[in-house]
Amino acid sequence: MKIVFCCTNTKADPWLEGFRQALPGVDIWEWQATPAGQAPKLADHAVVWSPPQQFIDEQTQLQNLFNIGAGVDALLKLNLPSSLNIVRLNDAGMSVQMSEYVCHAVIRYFREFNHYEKDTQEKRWSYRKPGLRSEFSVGVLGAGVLGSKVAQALQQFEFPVNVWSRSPKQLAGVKSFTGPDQLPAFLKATRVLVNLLPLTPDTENVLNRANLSQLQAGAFLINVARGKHVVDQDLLDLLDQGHMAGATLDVFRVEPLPQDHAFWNHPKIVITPHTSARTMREESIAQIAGKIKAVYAGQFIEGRVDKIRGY
Ligand code: NDP
Ligand code: OXD
Repeated sequence: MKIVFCCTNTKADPWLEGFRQALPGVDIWEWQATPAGQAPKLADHAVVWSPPQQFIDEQTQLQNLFNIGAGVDALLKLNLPSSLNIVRLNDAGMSVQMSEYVCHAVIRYFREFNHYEKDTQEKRWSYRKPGLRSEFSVGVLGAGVLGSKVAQALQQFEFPVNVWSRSPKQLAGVKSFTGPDQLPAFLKATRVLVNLLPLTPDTENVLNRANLSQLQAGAFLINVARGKHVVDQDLLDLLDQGHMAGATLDVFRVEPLPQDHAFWNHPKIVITPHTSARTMREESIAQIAGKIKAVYAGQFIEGRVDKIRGY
């Protein structure tokens, strides 16, 4: 079995070593562009994150691309042969991190730590009357592997929690909304909007003025999915006009976020550097190695991407 590793911004050696241990006898190497005139060494499967088109064009015998992340938007921008399967990570240690991040951000707003941080800087002892939890409903866009876990974690803190997805969900204590027809009712019921949608042609720019304006007054946005879900200027306008009270942003149209971007200095915005749920190497290797073994055993594997649907 031959596996090629091509992951931008990732040190290859510990991954290669991990796969050699998990799949004894495997021939695995890090991809380097083949010099003109030479024949590339061809693999059966690839482990990838944001590979260049040249990689796909050279690796003509691949059966599966195993993505070391949940989002496959970068892969679907490439020109891929129709026979090539894409397999995303299913959780692999990300849902607990995502739950921590989102619960922290929601609780920070609910308990008004954002104000106490400012009071601390200004040496002000200023008690704030607690708000009502029943009026602090959280809406999670996307109720897949990560969104459903995040919704359940929030529900443990007894916030009213709603989710929006394409198909209906049954999550204890969580109300499910589906499809474009139910989006307005979902937004109207939301004080804190959490975005965990995949980036697809249907979801790009979904966090625009028309949709964000339908949130409850004083709404907050927590975007942990992709920067291209947000129309940046619409968010800035709604924050400046006071309809929205704050945003916690982990992902951006351009990453790293350019130094001159207006988000950096905005008093109502908190920025983190695409870190809400990091890929965990050991969990990911174990999951991908397990899926490769299942492929050879002719078994079903979770996480096969529907290239038409885009996730
Ligand atoms: P899943 O594919 O498991 O879930 C996607 C969810 O979105 C599903 O519930 C799906 O509905 C819903 N959805 C998709 N398209 C639409 C649509 N047009 N209308 C309504 N609902 C829709 O993905 P994950 O939960 O694993 O990950 C979500 C995203 O989180 C990733 O794509 C990635 O972009 C981002 N991410 C960010 C990270 C970070 O560090 N910032 C880390 C990991 C992921 P249905 O269930 O009905 O199919
Ligand atoms: C992912 C990510 O999609 O880290 O997994 O953004």
